Amino acid sequence: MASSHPRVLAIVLAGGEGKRLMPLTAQRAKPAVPFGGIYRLVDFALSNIINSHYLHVIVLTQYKSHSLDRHISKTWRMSALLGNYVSSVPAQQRVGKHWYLGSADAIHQSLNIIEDERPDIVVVVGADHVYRMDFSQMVDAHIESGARATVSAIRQPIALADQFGVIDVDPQDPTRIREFLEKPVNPVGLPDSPTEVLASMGNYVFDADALVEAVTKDAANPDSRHDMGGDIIPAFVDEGTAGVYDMIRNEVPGATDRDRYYWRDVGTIDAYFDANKDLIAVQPVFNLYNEDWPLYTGYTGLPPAKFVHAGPGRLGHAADSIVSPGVLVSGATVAGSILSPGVHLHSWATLTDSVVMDGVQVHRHAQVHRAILDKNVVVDERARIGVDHEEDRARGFTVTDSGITVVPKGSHVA
Ligand code: ADQ
Repeated sequence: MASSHPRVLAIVLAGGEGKRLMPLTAQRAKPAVPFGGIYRLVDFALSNIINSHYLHVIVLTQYKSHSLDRHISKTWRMSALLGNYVSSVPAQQRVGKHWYLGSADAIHQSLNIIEDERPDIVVVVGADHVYRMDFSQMVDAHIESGARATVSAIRQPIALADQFGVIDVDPQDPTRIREFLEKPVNPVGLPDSPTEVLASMGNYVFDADALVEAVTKDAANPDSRHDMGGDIIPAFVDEGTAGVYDMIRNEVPGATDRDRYYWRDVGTIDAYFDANKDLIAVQPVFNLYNEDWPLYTGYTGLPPAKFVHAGPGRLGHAADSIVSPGVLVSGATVAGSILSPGVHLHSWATLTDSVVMDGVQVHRHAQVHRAILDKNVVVDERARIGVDHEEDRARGFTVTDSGITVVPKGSHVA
């Protein structure tokens, strides 16, 4: 039973493969995908946890976890002397000779950590979303409601319901879940808004003993997929002990009217691209500059960005863009783009509406439009990307339905 100052352990589920983000996830786990110039996706969940003052955090990793583990140990390892830490725990095959079967199995295989920590409450969050949230307010609501498991929820368009757990709230008690359907195909809209559903954000608060009991029982069930959304939450709903926490109740310091309820599952290339673009507007849809709820990441020690070589026909200039340290815009023209650390753009090159990751080089007269260039891509003189989609496909690049071209890590584009 949780006390008024509960001991909280936070678990970040970071083992997801992110198939729909290919090729960005060809060589890295989805939570390690770079985002917004200097961040990786996992930084949003971890910043929210640290800003919520939860200082005991484990990150469960599995799929292609090397760059994720390195990022976590470089950026997030904190001081054991100060009594706080973030550690990443790879799948260890402790329980049997298999890797994590699903997110619930990842927790089941890590029960030794929960036993060592003896928390009252366990906060379990995904690592794939861009948002700000104060989990301590959700924990308070969980304790007050008497639920054993609480799911955070946000309204989403009904067309996206098959990507989410969809929550039906008990009309007699709006803090309780009456039904939970994981990724339903024909969901019913909300009574007051038929074009929307109440979606699970994939963040949960549990009484620690209830979580241990649930994942232990689930592990013994051969018919289970061992999935938090598909199996564990529905079991609490069946038991009548699942609560819901509407994101609308969450008050994050410094939030703007525009970004107070911003939450994006960047599960597809198009969603990833759009969420990057959300950072750029004058009044950004998601504001990175909120100093009251800082977003932390690893710092590179690179020098400041530099803009040089303006002259006839060349600008050395970037408008409506995010520009990271170590970027060199030398006589190139950039608009509506996100430039990650160490990107170099050369004279007469143009780069518009694009997301460019670390170390990319774009040479003279090259044109890049509506593209995502993964790390260390080299674009040769006069090469074109995103200008002719047939040409892009012929070179083996992914082009999405909405016309975003993705160039895989390290490619040389002639
Ligand atoms: P999905 O995102 O489809 O739906 P999943 O693929 O299990 O569910 O990913 C959830 C989180 O767990 C991600 O952060 C992922 O990286 C991680 N994860 C997945 N498998 C893992 C494993 N074996 N080991 C460790 N971590 C793992 C979930 C919920 C839905 C909810 C959406 C919100 O199931 O109910 O609506 O999140 O996006």
